Amino acid sequence: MGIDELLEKARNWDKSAIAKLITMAEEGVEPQLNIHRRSHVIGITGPPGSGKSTLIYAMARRIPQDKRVAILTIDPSSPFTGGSFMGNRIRMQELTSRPNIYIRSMATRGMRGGLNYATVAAINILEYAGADYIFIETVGAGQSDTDVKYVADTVLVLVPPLSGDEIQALKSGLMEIGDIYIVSKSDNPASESTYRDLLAMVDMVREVKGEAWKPVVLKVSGLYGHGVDELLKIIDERFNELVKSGRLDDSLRSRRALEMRLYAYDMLEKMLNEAKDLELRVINGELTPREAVRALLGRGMPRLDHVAVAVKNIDEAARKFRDLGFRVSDPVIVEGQGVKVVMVQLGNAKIELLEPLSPESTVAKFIERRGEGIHHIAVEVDDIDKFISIAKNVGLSVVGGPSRGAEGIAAFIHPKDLHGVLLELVQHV
Ligand SMILES: Nc1nc2c(ncn2[C@@H]2O[C@H](COP(=O)(O)OP(=O)(O)OP(=O)(O)O)[C@@H](O)[C@H]2O)c(=O)[nH]1
Ligand SMILES: [Mg+2]
Repeated sequence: MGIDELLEKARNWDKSAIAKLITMAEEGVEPQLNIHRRSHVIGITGPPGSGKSTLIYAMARRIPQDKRVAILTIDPSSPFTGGSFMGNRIRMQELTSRPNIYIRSMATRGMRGGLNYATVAAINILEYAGADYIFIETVGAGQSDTDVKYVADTVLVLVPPLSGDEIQALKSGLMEIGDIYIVSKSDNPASESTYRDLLAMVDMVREVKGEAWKPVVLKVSGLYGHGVDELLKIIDERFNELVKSGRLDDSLRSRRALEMRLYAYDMLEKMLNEAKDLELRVINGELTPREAVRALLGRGMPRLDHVAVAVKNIDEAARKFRDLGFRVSDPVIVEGQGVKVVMVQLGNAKIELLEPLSPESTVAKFIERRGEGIHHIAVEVDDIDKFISIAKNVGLSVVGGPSRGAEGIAAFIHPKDLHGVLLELVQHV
């Protein structure tokens, strides 16, 4: 089935098409989606075991069945994935059998341990598919909490019944990201004092924040259903307010920016894993760690582009390199420089063979003076203007450029200033 067909089916809330698209996103395929905001993206965070899954289940069950509901769980060990907790598992099966509810667990991946770019892609796909609600259950610790606020329109922070001291310890991080604070397991008698403590803390935060939406504190029991209807009402009010104030696109913007970052982290990790040779050079002290990173990213350090060799007979020279097993290009005439050129390909650089077209060309004069041999060395730089200005500052003469050629922008540093080496600077464009 083609991707267009899958997208069309997903639009009709075909759960298996949605699942396939998300799997493709996890495998790196990027669906081109035109997203118009319509889903209320709700992040649910809170300490491990605070009742996140149970509460999401309770909400999803109460949402009218003509609404499309998606649940993404970030922790692969979550009960939603069929893991530890039997009660949740049975309830999950009841949920997945409902046509309006789609559940998917997404792995945290990589060194960062937060959301993954595929999770953001999944949110895009679900919104495209017309989800009314997208619930995202985070791990409740570390990076995924901070990430979730960039994709969610509304963040629910769950706090289980705790002692005053424990609440104080929660303060950092979690207390700044919530739009709705929930004392979970409200059937537990200890929830009353937790509620009062939380209310006092959120009141303090409210004054600092000064936003249109005032964070709400609620007592809810996901297991027994107390307060769930009220919570859903507040969630919908919040959404209506976001629509009314035109702020729904804010989180689409931050969602895009987060996806870019997450994809970059993923790529970077892959590049690092593949760069064992660079790592070895760092370990052996040949490169500093920072130099290695700049080299990995292709930045900062000039790279050898080519070594040019002046020859009298280019066909003969080309044949020798070919005989040695090198890949050799066909000869090209460059009138402007009065030379015939052949490129010998190396892994990440080239040897450039130059034969003068006439006795007047500079390469002919070079051979006359010094015989055949290395004519110049070319290095590729990121910013040729910067390089030229540095060269001039230290008193080196820059000749023949910067001028635009087939290879990019080039300039030369005169050999009289550089121990007999004609150094070409190239900036590829
Ligand atoms: N008494 C009581 N127990 C609850 C309530 N909600 C959840 N629990 C129990 O708390 C435990 C953890 O619930 P979960 O919903 O799995 O909590 P979670 O936050 O999703 O947990 P992790 O995903 O593992 O971090 C389970 O044993 C639930 O039955 C509640 O409202 N009251
Ligand atoms: Mg859970």
